[in-house]
Amino acid sequence: AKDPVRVLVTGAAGQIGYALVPMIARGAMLGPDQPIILHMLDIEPAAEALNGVRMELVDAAFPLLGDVVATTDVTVACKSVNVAVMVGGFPRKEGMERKDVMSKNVSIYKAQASALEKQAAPDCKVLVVANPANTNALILKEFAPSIPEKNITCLTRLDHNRALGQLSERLKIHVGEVKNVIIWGNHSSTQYPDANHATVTTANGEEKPVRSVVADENWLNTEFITTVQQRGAAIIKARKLSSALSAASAACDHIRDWVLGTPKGTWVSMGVHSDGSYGIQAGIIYSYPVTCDKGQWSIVQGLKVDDFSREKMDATAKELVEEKTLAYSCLN
Ligand code: NAX
Repeated sequence: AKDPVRVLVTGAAGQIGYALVPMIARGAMLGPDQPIILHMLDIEPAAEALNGVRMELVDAAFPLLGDVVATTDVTVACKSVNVAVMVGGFPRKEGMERKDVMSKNVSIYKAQASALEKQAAPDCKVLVVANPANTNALILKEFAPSIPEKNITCLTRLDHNRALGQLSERLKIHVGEVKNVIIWGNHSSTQYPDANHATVTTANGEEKPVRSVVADENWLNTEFITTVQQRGAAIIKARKLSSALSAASAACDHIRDWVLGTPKGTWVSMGVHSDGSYGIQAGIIYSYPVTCDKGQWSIVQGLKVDDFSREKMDATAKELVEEKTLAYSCLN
């Protein structure tokens, strides 16, 4: 049998945590033959609820689940972890200034970066889910300099999957027949969902550009974009709670594709350290189309960018640069 992989979930007593830990324990993240040891971290006020989740994991009798560590001690939580999914954070509450929320999350991510740097396995892969996801990942990277920057990413796969879902509904085809949408930039309402390179697979196995099969091409430049950008708000309106099962599922997709590889001819969106590709400022965490092989992601190069896309890719980069400045101002 394979050696178990230690997976950390922070904020594990929260909504996404509750949907995510059973998916991990069932093999949705690392495969159906990969034993897991789950590390769950939350804060003191949630300690009892966290223990309840631990009890349910025991009660579920998952064959792949070797052990569960449930703790409010960040040092214990990070010990020897191979994968870290950072879901815990400080949510924006009504009436709070952007700077106040940023400041809370900067201090959380600074502290957790140090714990990961000291405790995690050397090649630990990190996925930040908690908002502001890109900037929390940036802070984590800054304060965990010994973790390779390629190992620190943020979640935009939910937005990517939402874009696939919208195309599938519009074209009345199964979601598995659509691929290669792109989410550029920030996991916020300035993100740019781009279907210019997306394709559909027809019944005879042929691949056609989405642009050539949608009845109303203008929809791709208007409603498609705003629906994906505002989907999170639409879920809150309907559920009175923010997205949880779809976020958990996307987190599994993100790690699975990163570790096990993307299918041939398919790319996915991940928030990654920018190297300046596509004229985006280097050093920010920006969502790009990536392919993954042998546990490494690479940005898909050479895609044609028209003026419409250029403007939207730059606008979301500008927001990330502003967030970076705000985050740094919170450090002093
Ligand atoms: P919840 O409020 O239900 O859960 C958050 C949990 O984190 C709570 O149990 C809380 O006690 C814990 N927590 C707070 N500070 C912590 C710390 N310092 N260390 C460890 N745990 C801590 O929120 P939930 O709905 O689960 O969402 C979690 C985060 O995901 C939020 O920041 C949310 O904005 C973000 N999202 C990001 C998405 C993405 O695509 N990147 C989509 C879904 C989601 O909105």
